[in-house]
Amino acid sequence: MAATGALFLAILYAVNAQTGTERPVPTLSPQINAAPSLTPTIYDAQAPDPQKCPGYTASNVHNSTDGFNAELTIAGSHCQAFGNDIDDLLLEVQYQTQDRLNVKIYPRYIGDNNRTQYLLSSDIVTEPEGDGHTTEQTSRLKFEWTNDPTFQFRVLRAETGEELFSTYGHVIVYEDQFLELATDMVDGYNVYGLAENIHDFHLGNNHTQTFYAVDAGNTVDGNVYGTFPFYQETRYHEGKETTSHGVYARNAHGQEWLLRDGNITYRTLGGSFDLYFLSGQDESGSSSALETIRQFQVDCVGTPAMQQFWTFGFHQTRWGYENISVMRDIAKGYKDANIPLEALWNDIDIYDLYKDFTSDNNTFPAAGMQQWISELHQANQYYVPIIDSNIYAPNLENESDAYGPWERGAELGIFIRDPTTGDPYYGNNWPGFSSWADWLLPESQDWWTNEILSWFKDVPFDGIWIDLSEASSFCVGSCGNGRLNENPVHPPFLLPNDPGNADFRYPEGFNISNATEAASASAASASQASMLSTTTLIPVATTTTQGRTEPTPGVRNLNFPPYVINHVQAGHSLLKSAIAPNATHNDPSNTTEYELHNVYGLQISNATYHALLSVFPGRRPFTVGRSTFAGSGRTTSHWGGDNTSTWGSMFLSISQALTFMMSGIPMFGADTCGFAGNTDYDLCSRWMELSAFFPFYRNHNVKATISQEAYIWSSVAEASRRVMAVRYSLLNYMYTLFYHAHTKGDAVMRALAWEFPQDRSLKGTYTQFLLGPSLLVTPVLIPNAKTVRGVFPGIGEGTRWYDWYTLKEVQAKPQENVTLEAPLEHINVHVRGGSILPLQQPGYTTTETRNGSYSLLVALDSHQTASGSLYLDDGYSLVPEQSKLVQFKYADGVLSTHINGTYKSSPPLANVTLAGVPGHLTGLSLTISGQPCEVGEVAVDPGDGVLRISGLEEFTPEGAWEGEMVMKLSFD
Ligand code: MIG
Repeated sequence: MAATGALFLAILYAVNAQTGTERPVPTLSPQINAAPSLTPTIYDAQAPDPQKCPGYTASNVHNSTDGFNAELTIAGSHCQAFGNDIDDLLLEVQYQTQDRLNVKIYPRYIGDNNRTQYLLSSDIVTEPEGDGHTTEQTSRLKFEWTNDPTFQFRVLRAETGEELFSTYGHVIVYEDQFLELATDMVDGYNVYGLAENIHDFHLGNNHTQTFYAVDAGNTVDGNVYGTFPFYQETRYHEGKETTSHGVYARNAHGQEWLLRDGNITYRTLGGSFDLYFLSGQDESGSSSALETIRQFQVDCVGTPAMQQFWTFGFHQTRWGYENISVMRDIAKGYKDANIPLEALWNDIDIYDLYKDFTSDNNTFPAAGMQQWISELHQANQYYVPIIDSNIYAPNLENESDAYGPWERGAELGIFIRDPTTGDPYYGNNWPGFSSWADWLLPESQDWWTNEILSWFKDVPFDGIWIDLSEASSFCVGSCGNGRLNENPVHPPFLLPNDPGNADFRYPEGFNISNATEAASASAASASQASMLSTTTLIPVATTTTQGRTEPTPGVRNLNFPPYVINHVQAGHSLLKSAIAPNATHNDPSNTTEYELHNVYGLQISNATYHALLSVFPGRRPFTVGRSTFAGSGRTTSHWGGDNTSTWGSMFLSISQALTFMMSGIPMFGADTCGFAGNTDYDLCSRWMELSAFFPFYRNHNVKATISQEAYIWSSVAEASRRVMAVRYSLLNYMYTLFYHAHTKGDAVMRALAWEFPQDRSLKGTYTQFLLGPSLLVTPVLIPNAKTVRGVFPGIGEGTRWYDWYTLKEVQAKPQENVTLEAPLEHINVHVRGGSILPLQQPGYTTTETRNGSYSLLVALDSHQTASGSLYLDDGYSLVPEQSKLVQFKYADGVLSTHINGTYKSSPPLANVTLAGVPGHLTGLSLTISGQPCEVGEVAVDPGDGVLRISGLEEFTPEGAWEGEMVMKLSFD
């Protein structure tokens, strides 16, 4: 092994000499990230069956006004399935609100000496509480239990008796490292959520959702970066209203949800059962998916942060922008092509050897950055850089390696510790051996705020992109122990474009549209593969196989828990590519990563949010994070992580987006045109079109693949110009949707099934989606297409749809898959009858757009009515001094506005367009603030159902929404 290693290094040093990269590639052997290979328990035929455990018996029931509690005592001898059984538990059942029931089960004795279970702190993740007045009698949910043969419970709707959850027939298992409960499910159940996953939107009944934050590209069906233990279930009933409810399990441990035919089993590696059952019922008593999602956000985890207006503009970034002059070229490339660009981002290229808060003086010197960013700002554009979660631990033997952020952190004692030495934990990441802040300590926040504040003086950013917050470490354990003198070490693998690591992948269909290039890429790829196999340039880390660990009385095995989750890392060990489970925090209980791993991303995003409040007092922080947890949406937004430049990846981004809407993080977007691999004009055009209807709209690309800025190909440029004109004209609609999300948990992007709950055929649909209630998006999701097929939900039951571009009404049959023209530069968007959309003349930036004149699009429903709303404020204040909510209504031929609030937006109202009018216009009158206006010849009425009224600017010189408007129309 040693000999091979030396040979291997020699080759790499030689390669390095040719390319002149800063450090030998790689200096660390891949062995540093090798861990034993384990068998995931779900695939381990020899694993014990926890359902053979004895279960518990309830006794000592104490009723209170809002529920009851009881003792649970183990009903037989220990089974030690995947941990040490806990004999004595407490059960607490609380009717928290009329629509939310909480069931907690946790150890009866939790003392300092026998603290085996970590109960998730409400300082980290909100713990929903009762409203103080709901009782069993006023609750819409009902809890039933039995001791026959052991403790089991179920949750029903009080009024109808519909059973929502039931452990009847299953035992409850409670061990120090393993908890299990199972619920029966209806046949062919429809369950959604359990984000983060890259999976069909309808989760199906043959899926295991593992949660353990992981730094791995978008693994289909595996664990991803985020953890949202919440699902929403929909049930269709013959001849009756569709029902919906939700279940949230507040627990942050590594866990698994086994979705199987007829039941779901929930397993977690520790902590407690803390279950919240959501009725999904609104005031009227009917339940729906949208109401369930509201209840999850408003009542359980908190509603999403309101975003600054500019963040809805288009963002461009990439890994591999080499210097400031490249950044200027990108901005110019967009400008010259007249494609709106709102913000430019930088990846880790800006830093000196990837160390947070440093400057690479050759490529991104601080003075140059200040100059360039101020140019951006002058053009009303913004700048967002990356910050990695790891903090480089300097080589203390080398004075020139001094690194303030780590030294100041070490001085304060704020790093997560290696339990074997008590020293900071030294993992590995891009800069070399590194440490990670322990967010349980209040000092960590101060330190982080100070580092960000002082860096801001050099780099006046407008928001922060947080990466690698799983938290990712490229080695097993505290691998830098005693080795800091080797720093800065290169990570144990090749970087993109290191010799032998060129990326020759292209999207599906590229071989048809670009046959010659595809052939040469495949030849180059084959020759690289054969070169690698002879030189062992990337040796595979060898791992030994390790059998299942047995529970040991009195001891928890943090690094190798007896239950092995189906972690996507090769070998499935929790030790791989993340801070190890036994890494220890500095709180009095010495909480470990075993317990907190899944909330690292939430904590660093929160800390960054608070730091940004110090940088920009009173301004809404803009931070985009990779690892998220239930509740993250209150402070952060999220990008979908490392996807690939493939059609499959683009398709699955819609499902990922919908689950993030459910999870309370509507500011979501995917790496448009694809991150890993090369894209092509076909995919990139379609993806620029699709992402324009996602709240967070950003093109991002890995280093060392072909460029993919929107101006590179003429077709992508044209597609982008067209779709951005649509998006920017709708910015107020998007912003208003965010206002409703922030204030009442309304979903921003919506599944067709949520808006049309009675149509069972839509239960799995995500090839199409809605933006808010009013816009239906039908993207092209396959290569080399000229048409696309889509349905028009609600048609046949009175819903009308209008083509966005022509305003012609769609003629289709119920559930008909209509073939629509979809030229490469065109995305199909349809407006739902009954909507009034406030539009603004799109400009090059959001600032310019905010100065453009307004128009109203009134799309009439089958009753000739429509409504809508517009929320306005300054676009950046956390607590705006002034705001305005305008309600639009059209009924009986009268379009009227109702205005609340004082915020003044000065552009006038220029146009009113109606779609679906019943005949020719015969009369038109307008009053503003009760004053009649001389409208004259303003209407164009070809009699095709579309009425265009323009030239109205002069009537609202002070601003479109300064006075209430009444427009009366009559038709023959
Ligand atoms: O280990 O900063 O998901 O967006 O370009 C890779 C480099 C680290 C992962 C992020 C990706 C980013 C990349 N990062």
